[in-house]
Amino acid sequence: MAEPTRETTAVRAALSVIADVDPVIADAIAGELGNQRRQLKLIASENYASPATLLAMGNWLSDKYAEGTVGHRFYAGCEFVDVVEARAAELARQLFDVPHAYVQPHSGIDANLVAFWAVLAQRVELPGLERLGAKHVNDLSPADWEKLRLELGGQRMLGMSLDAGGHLTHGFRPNISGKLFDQRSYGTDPETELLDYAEVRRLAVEFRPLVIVAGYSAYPRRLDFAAMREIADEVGATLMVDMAHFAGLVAGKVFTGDFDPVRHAQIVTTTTHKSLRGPRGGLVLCQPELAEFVDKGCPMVLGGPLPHVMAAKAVALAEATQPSFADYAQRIVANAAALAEGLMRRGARLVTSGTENHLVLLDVATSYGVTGRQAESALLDGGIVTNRNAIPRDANGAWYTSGVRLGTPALTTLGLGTAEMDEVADLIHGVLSATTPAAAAAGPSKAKYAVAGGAADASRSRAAELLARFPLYPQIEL
Ligand code: DSN
Repeated sequence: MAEPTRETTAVRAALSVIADVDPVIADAIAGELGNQRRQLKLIASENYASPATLLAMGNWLSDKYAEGTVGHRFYAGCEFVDVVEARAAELARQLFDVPHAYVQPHSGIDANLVAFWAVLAQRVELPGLERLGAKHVNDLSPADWEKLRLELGGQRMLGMSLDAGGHLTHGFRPNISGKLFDQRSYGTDPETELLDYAEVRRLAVEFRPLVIVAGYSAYPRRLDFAAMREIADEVGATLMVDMAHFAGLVAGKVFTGDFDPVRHAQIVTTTTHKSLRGPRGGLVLCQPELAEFVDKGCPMVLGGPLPHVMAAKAVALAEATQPSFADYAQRIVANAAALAEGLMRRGARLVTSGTENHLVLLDVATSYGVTGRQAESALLDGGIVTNRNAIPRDANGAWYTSGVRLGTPALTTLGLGTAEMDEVADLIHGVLSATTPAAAAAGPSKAKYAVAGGAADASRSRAAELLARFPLYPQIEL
């Protein structure tokens, strides 16, 4: 019998140690791997981190408090956390060719909050303190502090509308960013469904925001960051880009020139677990004038850093600096194009009629007469995991939606190529063509559905065949 691989030995040993304390958790960890091995993962914001990245998180670095930054901590004994954080930041600077990187954010929301507060500190708080002849907020009288506090809270932000594919953390009211900033949104052209830069400029000139946010979680096209920076400069705004979804495409040099956000924005945020294929977490990259403010992220808006996750970020960033990552990024985009082409050839309607990045937004209401919620559930029955997503001017609202968002980073990690993407398009089309809304008391349901003629079973077995050809973590056997 063949010797187990090092990864198999490590994971088996870890699960057995955990099971001695709580078998429910050990079983759930193993169960999650089983689930992920049974489903074709098309969630655009998910991926599969490498075993090295995953293993870097399971250790005693987690036990250390390290508020502050490298060499300036509020706790003693941070020698090795400093090594970890400095290494992760160095790799991030190198990968994205940026002067400064902050690797502590625990998530995308956190990274965005660090960025917003850095811009507010640089553009509002610091000039306010200078005006009042003070060095620190603690030196201000209660009356002066109240004035500065109101000024900090009275700033404006321009961001992409949610229904055009923007993100809740870009100034929308249910999120802290929307309570902090007076926000206005730019949308997409109703005909082409593409971003209209002239309209962004018109809004910016009229609204005069402090910050313009570019970036999306459901827009299937590239953004012209050079054009966005020109608009920001014209109105005196700071350009912030949230590249969480497409950071892997920036790292892999698919988005270059006008389309590389790091070349054009003063500050860029990202998560590390999407197309970048790292651990769950965030990064902030910025120009030198914002660095000192970004570095105050903890304890300004972040709890103590997660040293074990920073270690895993460093491992993933080291992987992303390898030439094979650029090849991976190219294949993500080629696969999304093949998936889009395969769906359109079968008669489906896609928002913007195509894709230029890692995602495809399928209009399931127009194409198949179902809601996003019904499509998402029917596809899961067919062994395909996706998420429902609003489309521009969505008649079904944000809960049921009219769209399903499909992304290729995860399946590309498994090694599927353009030929397999056409097969995936066939599976999706097969399931959704057989799906109809079920009847409810007040007309057709928006949630209940039926899949006719064994289409879901047929899809599930074809998905299983594909997954057997392109296994997840082949080096791990539980
Ligand atoms: N939840 C992420 C996504 O799925 O796009 C964004 O926050």
